[in-house]
Amino acid sequence: ATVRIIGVPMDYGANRRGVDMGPSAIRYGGLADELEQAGVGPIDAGDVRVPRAEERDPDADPPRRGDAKFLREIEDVCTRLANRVAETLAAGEFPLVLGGDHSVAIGSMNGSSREANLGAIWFDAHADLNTPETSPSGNVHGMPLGALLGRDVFGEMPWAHAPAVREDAIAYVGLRSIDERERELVRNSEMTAFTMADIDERGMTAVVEDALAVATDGTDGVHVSLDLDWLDPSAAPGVGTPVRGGVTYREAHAALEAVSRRHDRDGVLRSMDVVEVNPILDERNETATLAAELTASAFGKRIL
Ligand code: DIR
Ligand code: MN
Ligand code: MN
Ligand code: MN
Repeated sequence: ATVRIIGVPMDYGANRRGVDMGPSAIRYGGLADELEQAGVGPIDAGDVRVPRAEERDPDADPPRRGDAKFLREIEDVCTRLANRVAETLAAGEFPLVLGGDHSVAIGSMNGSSREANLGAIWFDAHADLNTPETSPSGNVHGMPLGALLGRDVFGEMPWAHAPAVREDAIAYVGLRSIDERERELVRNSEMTAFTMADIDERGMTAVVEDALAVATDGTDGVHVSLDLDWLDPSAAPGVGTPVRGGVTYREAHAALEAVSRRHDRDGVLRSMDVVEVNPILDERNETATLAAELTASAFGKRIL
């Protein structure tokens, strides 16, 4: 299918400014060329409009610690993104969403799950399962899975759920930074969690094949959510919340190549987002360039 690139220049969910420039940086990092080398014809649909934080009424809904910051703005953007993703799928195209901070995944997965039972693979250092009640930071980029699963107060926010995503069809790959209260949430969930230790022991390819088995079991398609802080900061310095001990450059390619091999066999990929690239923190756009390369690996770019 044709890949439709949808940029979402949003930083409302992040702890650092600048991640709103991620879509431009990934485009300048060669995304369209890389995808062409993978044999897909991409269409760039431009960006979803995101009002700038500076345009916002300072008296409205003041963000509080322990609350979800900028939730109203995120609702607005994610609602429009979800509609764009759903329309893209209805047109027979593949939605590739460029963040922006990870709160954009609320919109992508809400849209992608409207007409299909959706599984997901979450490539991230973090579990992103907080809610406004449990979050130590109030940053919504630490909450997208809590939102999509309708946990706590998100249960009253239809725009945030993805009713056709089952917890037991979600697999984490590469976890290594989980908040104290979040640890219990992950343990008590039905999600499958592969940590960095699992990758150390079993190797990336075996872990991703298992994650794919989880995300395809009883579903109609798989959403891949790629947070660049999944990688080690030595390979991906341009992220707001770097955590050492991450995935190497080569392991990351191996992971997305495993996704693409499975997709070649049974067309499992349905939607994808690539998030948390922050050009202000990056070194010569290397994290954005890596994001473009890894996306091409997911779509079948090979050495030979
Ligand atoms: C942390 C950081 N768990 C939080 N989360 C991040 O603020 O909830 N997710 N950085 O990608
Ligand atoms: Mn994340
Ligand atoms: Mn992360
Ligand atoms: Mn179940």
